[in-house]
Amino acid sequence: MSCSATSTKTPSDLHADILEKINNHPCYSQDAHQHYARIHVAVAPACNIQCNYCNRKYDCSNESRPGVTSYKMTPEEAVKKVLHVGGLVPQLSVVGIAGPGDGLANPKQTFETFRLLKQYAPDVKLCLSTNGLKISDHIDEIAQYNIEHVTVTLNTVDESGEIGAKIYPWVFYNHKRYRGVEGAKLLLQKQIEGIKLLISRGILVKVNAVLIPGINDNELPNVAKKIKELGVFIFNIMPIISKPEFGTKFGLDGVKSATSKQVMNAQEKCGIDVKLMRHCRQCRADAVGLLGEDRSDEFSKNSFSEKSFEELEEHYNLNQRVRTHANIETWRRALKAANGKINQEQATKEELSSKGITKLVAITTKGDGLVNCHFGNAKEFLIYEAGDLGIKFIMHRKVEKSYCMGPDGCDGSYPIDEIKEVLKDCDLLLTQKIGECPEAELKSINLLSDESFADQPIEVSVLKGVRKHFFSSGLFK
Ligand code: CLF
Ligand code: SF4
Repeated sequence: MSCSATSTKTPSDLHADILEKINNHPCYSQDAHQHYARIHVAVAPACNIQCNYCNRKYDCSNESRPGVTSYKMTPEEAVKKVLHVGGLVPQLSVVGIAGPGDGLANPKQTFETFRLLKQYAPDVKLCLSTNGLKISDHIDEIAQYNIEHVTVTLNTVDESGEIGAKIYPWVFYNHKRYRGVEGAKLLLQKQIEGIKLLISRGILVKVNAVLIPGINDNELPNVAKKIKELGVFIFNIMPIISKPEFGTKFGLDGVKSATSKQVMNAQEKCGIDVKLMRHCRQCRADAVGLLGEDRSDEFSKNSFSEKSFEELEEHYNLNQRVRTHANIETWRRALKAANGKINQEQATKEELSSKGITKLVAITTKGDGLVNCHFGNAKEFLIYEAGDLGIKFIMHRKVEKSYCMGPDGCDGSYPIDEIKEVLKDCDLLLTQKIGECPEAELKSINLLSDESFADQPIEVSVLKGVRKHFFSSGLFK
């Protein structure tokens, strides 16, 4: 592949081999994430560095939100789980190793899992997430198992090691512990060396950075510039999620979670240089399903561990999966035709709006690219910036509780307050259905609700909705 496939290119500029690699990867392609699912297998418990936003009791916070734990598995159990889930969730297209520690700090388990996957589930893409310290030691195995996607967490490129020392108290390499600036410099050197090696082998690299306001917020544009230079495919800015009860150094020191506004500011500063991933869900090390859903609870160890590989291979049903993926592609082509080319990833305000003024639109969806989720059931909202000329996907925002938790989940709390806080800067909500009470609540924060686009394709609905409410007869007439 050509590794000049950097970030600022539009999909039509990308080489066919890269398009093939990202087409059904829900993280590397924003378009794919409404249609294809991933599974993480938690085979890697140990880690070789310490991040101040991480508590080892929980999952690796470089790809997961803190505060959730996963059950650990052997490589055999992990592959059995993939076969079991792949038979029940035919949209499954990617298997990732993303913790609970670092994949490359547990090379035996990680590569044995990938070896078995190549044998039993040859149609899934393999994906690895790492802090980058040990890439160069394992580059041959990464290439050998055809791992096409590697995520490296790179929180700073400051060569003095000063910023890194605030994030990493120590780094363990070749039987020695390096502390402070010395450790941070070593980690950075190995990360850059590793990224270069991956790219030279034709592997698509995603860089994650944890946005830690006050520590590395001003540094992230430098990270963006550096990774553009290196040929990294996509950059994912993940807000730190920090609370004292997580027991992390930053949490105990009173470092707060990054806000949506801080993430949007960082994206604004970095998006000039590099293609951004804006749809990350900070999922857990045993996540299952579409990015927006968490089905990990449905698949306990008991549901697959006693079954034989032969039994599970039959259940996996490779031929049926191939047919399902072909149907998904047919649906995506129809959706693309319905939406047109209105979603412009790097458009400015002026390009989106004839008046130079844009609006924020929140969407509720269950997937498939449609406005197909009731407001009451939504636990996350897709956020678009839109004008009368075009739209741009900005981010998704989660809430702890949906408005309607159903009789079993109802604990007497009133989740609308959190939803209002999360959507306070939005102007329009497009949803499949909303009741009078929540509609009035949202109106009190100047957020209009509209259910007339129910079950319609999202992107074209966002454009039509904004034109209808703000440009044709309203504000900017
Ligand atoms: Fe998993 Fe990560 Fe692969 Fe995706 S997740 S290893 S690249 S398959 Fe995706 Fe989850 Fe964000 Fe990670 S949404 S946390 S970016
Ligand atoms: Fe925790 Fe991941 Fe950092 Fe290791 S690399 S300390 S598991 S966040």
